[in-house]
Amino acid sequence: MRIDKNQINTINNRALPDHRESFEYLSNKLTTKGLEPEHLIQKIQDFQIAIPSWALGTGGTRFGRFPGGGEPRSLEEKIDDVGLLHALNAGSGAISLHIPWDIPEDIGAVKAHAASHNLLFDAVNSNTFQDQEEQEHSYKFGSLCHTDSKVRQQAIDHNLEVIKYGDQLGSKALTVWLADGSSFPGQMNFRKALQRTLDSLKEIYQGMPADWKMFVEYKPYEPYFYHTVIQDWGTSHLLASQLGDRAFTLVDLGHHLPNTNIEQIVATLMMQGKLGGFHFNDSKFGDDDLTVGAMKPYQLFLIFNELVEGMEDNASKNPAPAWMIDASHNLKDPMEDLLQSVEAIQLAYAQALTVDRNALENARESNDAVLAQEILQNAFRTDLRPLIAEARLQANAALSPVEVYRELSVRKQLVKERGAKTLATGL
Ligand code: LRH
Ligand code: MN
Ligand code: MN
Repeated sequence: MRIDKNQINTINNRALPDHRESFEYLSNKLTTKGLEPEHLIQKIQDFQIAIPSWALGTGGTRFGRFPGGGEPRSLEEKIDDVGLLHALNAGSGAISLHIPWDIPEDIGAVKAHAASHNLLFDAVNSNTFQDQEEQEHSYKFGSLCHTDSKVRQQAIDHNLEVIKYGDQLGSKALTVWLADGSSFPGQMNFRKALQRTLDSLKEIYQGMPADWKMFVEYKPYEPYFYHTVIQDWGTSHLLASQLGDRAFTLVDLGHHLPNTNIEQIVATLMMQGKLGGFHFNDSKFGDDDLTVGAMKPYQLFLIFNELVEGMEDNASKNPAPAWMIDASHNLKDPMEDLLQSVEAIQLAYAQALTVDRNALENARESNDAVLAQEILQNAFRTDLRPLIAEARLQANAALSPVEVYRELSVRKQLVKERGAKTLATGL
């Protein structure tokens, strides 16, 4: 199914008077503060967030999956779903693939299909955390860090193959996340495992086209519960630094121990020019992969506050990061969840854009903690939703994406087309 822009317009028109009123009010407020609403709108429209192919199905818990029906059964259908999202919010103009969950068989056709939805291919992800049927060696005890060179070579070859797929599709980055680690003290030699990982990554790095980047993701635990080889941003940064200029750290918001100051990590990485990209999600406990902004919207804003400052102040040092969502749902309709996530990211970004940076710097220089908090919280507590809605409206998308999605009965149509018992490949 495809959404016709006329359908969106008809529903938008009903909400238009109300929207106009709230946008005008906000617009005046922003102008009084010296901000230009049209400039902010342009920035919001330019900010595109990649949808992970694995988030389009109802991801499970570790204990079970509850398929919701109408899930995409192929890569083409996953692209269709992202196309639907992009038609509704004009903010999800890219897809991030996970191989081998998404093997593009006819590259030309897949590319044309994505282009017909105005979608680009963001970073491709390799997968050495599961054994595939045809695979010779098992990753049960690790992949790039494995004690056996044959296992390492197999994992290296897989990454090189992923790069080949990505290159043909027009991706410009590889994301490596390793499950590698151990569950029992003494099980693995920390130093040797990290050294082997670095050596393996070097071979993959050398196999990347010259204009590609490598993103090294970190995670403190799970699936192993004593140690992970790339446990934190420091380890990822160490690897990225040794690999070269085109290797960066990827920050997945869920990959931190509770209360970690993620915004500080972001600032530090940007200072070093080593922040490669993001996996947005939210969590209360760990790698919960909940809807972005569902739990800690203030933290998200603080992260964007660092990002905006870094992008404005330090742009020459840190290349534009890749923005990707990494969430998966077993309770919500995944499409509705993704619409909510994109909106939360846009909101946090827009809020950060409205922070009075000069005033904030002055407050900091004079050690005025009260004023600094006032400045940040004023920006955070100003309701910018009409601005985001206006950015969508001007891009011919929906004023209220979730409402339009529901009113057009998109899920019902997808169930009709694809069936009530579908199970997307992925988590
Ligand atoms: C690991 C992770 C990583 C994977 C994705 C499916 O927890 O965040 O990014 O590629 O989940
Ligand atoms: Mn991730
Ligand atoms: Mn994760």
